[in-house]
Amino acid sequence: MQRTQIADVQPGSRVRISGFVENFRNKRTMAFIVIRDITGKIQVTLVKEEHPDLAAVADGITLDSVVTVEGTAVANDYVKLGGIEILPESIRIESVADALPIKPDSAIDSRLDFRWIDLRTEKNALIFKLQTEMAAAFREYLLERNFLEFHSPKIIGAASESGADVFRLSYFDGDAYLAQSPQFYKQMAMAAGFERVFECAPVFRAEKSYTRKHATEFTGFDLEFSYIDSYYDVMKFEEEMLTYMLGRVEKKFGDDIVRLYGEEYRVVVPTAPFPVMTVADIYSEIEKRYGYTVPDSEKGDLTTDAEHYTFDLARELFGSEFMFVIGYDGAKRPFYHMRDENGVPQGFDLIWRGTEITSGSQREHRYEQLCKNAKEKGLGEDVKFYTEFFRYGCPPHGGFGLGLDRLTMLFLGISIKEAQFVFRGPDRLNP
Ligand code: AMO
Repeated sequence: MQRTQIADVQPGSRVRISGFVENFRNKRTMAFIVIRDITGKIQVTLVKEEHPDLAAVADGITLDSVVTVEGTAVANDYVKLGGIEILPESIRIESVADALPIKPDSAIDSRLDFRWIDLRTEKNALIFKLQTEMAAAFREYLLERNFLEFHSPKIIGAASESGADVFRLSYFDGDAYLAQSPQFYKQMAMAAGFERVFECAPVFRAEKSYTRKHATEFTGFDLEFSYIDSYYDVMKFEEEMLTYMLGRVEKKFGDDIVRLYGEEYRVVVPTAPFPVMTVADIYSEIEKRYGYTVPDSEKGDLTTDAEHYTFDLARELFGSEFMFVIGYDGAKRPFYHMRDENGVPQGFDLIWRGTEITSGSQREHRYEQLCKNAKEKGLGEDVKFYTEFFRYGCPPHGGFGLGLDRLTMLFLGISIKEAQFVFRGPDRLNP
């Protein structure tokens, strides 16, 4: 008999189901086994007198063992779990589980040590159903708009974002780096005339940060497109894309998110355009409204606390969970961002629920100017291979990077340690 997934079991049919033992009550005359697979849970009700052979098998069951049961599904109003139960004809134990080393409420680091067990709950499985939906929505949205999906190298010869946070590795007789972003290659694709490209891929950052939002490896949704007039085109593209992506998540998992994570995390599908404010205006508003201030020397960029206040500000001023932030100090932004005549970077960050999820910009595609910007940041020879992309003709272009792990954590109000399938941080390389 073919296996049926639990959500597809219909009363009145003979079925074979397999899964983990979620709950097990072994009484004198009866045994109740609740079995869980990725689609749901179902009760198996064993009347021992009728099946002494199965009663003996049942005695060997422990919680989280994996079993296969064949039997008849019947409707029974007394069964709390969906009003349906399976009357077994056979029970096979596929794998006996030892006593579990963690519980759902164990400390996060213990749970991460046994991540595969931690992931068995419906609540945690939802994290990855949601990521699947976001990746599908991202990809479909871009494919419909004629983007090419490309795959850039992750072993590279020069640091792409900043020399400080790069992992160096030995590469035969020399050194190489792990890619901090596909930035250089997204732009190379523009110089190749591809016009529109995207990638969903790992990104590596040697940041020794112990926060809710930093990982040393994460998944980047990156895109780049040509023939833009300004970075406003890039922001417009992103707000429309995110509106579509959040709409998809809301439709498919909106109820599950509220049921498992709480009303606070109900998905609010945004409407474009998203609000836009300069860094300077944000500081002056949050000082006025919430009394938060930082020294002038820090006002070229948003501090983590200022990002959090930006959520309150976005809601109060615009009734939005999102805020585009522009007008950063050139010293705080990468050399590849185009600058206007006053030296202001033509780029933005996007803050959602008080945390940065994206950086983007129009890029400097003029060779001479790009070399000048690189030199100002002390990057000459290192990035020569990259500046060469702009010597032989390159369209004006821009793009952005969106962190999937950040998006996931903000959807559900969890930390990045939980939003990643397997977290990578300064102190964690296992499992
Ligand atoms: P940036 O460095 O801002 O920009 O990264 C883009 C997005 O990636 C996510 N992110 C992180 N997520 C988890 N852990 C980290 N340590 C981490 N660092 C960054 C964030 C962030 O907004 N090349 C540019 C993008 C571009 O301009 O196209 C870049 O990498 O969500």
